[in-house]
Amino acid sequence: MQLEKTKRALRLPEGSEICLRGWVYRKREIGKKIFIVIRDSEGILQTVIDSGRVSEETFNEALKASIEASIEVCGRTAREPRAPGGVELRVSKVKVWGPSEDFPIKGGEGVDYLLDNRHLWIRSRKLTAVWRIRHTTLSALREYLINNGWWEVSPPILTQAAVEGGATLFKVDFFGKEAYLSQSAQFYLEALIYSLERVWSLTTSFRAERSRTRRHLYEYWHLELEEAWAEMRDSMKVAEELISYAISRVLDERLEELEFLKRDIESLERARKGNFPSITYDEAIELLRKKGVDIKWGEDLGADEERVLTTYFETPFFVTHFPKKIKSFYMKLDPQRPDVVLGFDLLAPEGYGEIIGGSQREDRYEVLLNRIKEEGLDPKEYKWYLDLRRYGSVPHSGFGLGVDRFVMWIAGLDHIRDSIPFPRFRDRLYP
Ligand code: NSS
Repeated sequence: MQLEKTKRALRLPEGSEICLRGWVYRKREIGKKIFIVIRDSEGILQTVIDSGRVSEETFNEALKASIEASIEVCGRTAREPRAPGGVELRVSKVKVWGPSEDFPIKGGEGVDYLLDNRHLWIRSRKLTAVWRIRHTTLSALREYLINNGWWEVSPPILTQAAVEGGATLFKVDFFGKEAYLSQSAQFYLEALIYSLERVWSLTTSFRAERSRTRRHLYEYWHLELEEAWAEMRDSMKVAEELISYAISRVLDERLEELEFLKRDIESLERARKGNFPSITYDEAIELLRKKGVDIKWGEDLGADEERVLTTYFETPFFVTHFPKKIKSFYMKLDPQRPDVVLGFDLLAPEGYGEIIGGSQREDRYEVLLNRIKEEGLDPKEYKWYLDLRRYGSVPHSGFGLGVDRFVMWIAGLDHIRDSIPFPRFRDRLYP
């Protein structure tokens, strides 16, 4: 008999003889019948073991199969309107591969209990749907870059200087010297554009965030791009294409999972089309004040302010030209207005907020050196980074996408922890 997956089995002609391997998702005993819903990586399928049609040995084996036991069943498919998907498997053979006594998750448990049991909870149908969406998102992001002439490179994680400020650095002891876990591969990517021009990397980035929010992890997946001969607007164009391409593939390939998660598909359909609007920081401040937010020019936009801004837009949108004092030293000052930088964020709608941060980079040696000093940083630590402005400097731009935040928005999750199998947040290193 053919070994099948649950989802394919639903589409086979009635009466097909197949075997299935999976886990016991639900189990009921009604009279002389046992109904076992089997779960595998594709979905679920109802099976029925009828004591009148199987040997006593087989029936007893089925009785032993408790919730989350791994089992193999063989039988014949039959139409059954009361079964999920309208098909059930009438079983002739059962084998329990791995018993499961008293599975610790029974339903209705709280967040902390489920986090303690994350290694088991990641099998849930909800999280399985997210992993499938995450897979397709990652695959689409990579595909876009490979098909559009971007070179993949491999930057280090152990580093010596901060990219995004000292406050969120994780310290590591590097043979008696202080080292840090990378916050961003940006500086290494900048160095690599002088050989490859358009580069990208997908790495973990680390942030010892002070604030505990729904959208911060200590360890997150960071997709970063850097392009030579590119101005801020060129980089924004790439961001728009990349995001809409990934959304488009998720809509084409993961509609079932999105529907299982009750995601509003219309919102993603709008994002698929691209054409993301763009406002300046100045305009953002005006829009915020119109909604009664008390914010002064020069203050940073936090999660709350971003949430209010998203009420003005139905697609992802850009905010550009931030005051220089709230952004990193490497961002190029606007030649027309040196109190603002050529930086941009991309915010996801529906309250989600920032998923991308990027900018045109300061490419003038003297200006960059002054910016480093102005920020109270040690130019010696940034010598190699400054060198890039001494030997063949070019206008260049890039950005970083928070993959977990992107998945969180696509899947419509209300907390970033469920976008990643083993989240590092709230001082948790377990499991
Ligand atoms: O700090 S960023 O805004 N920008 C950079 O790190 C640049 N050096 C990237 C670059 O230009 N190459 O972070 C980029 C994105 C940000 O928009 C978020 O989506 C995500 O990284 N991010 C995070 N995701 C999850 N958790 C945390 N703590 C986090 N911090 C940033």
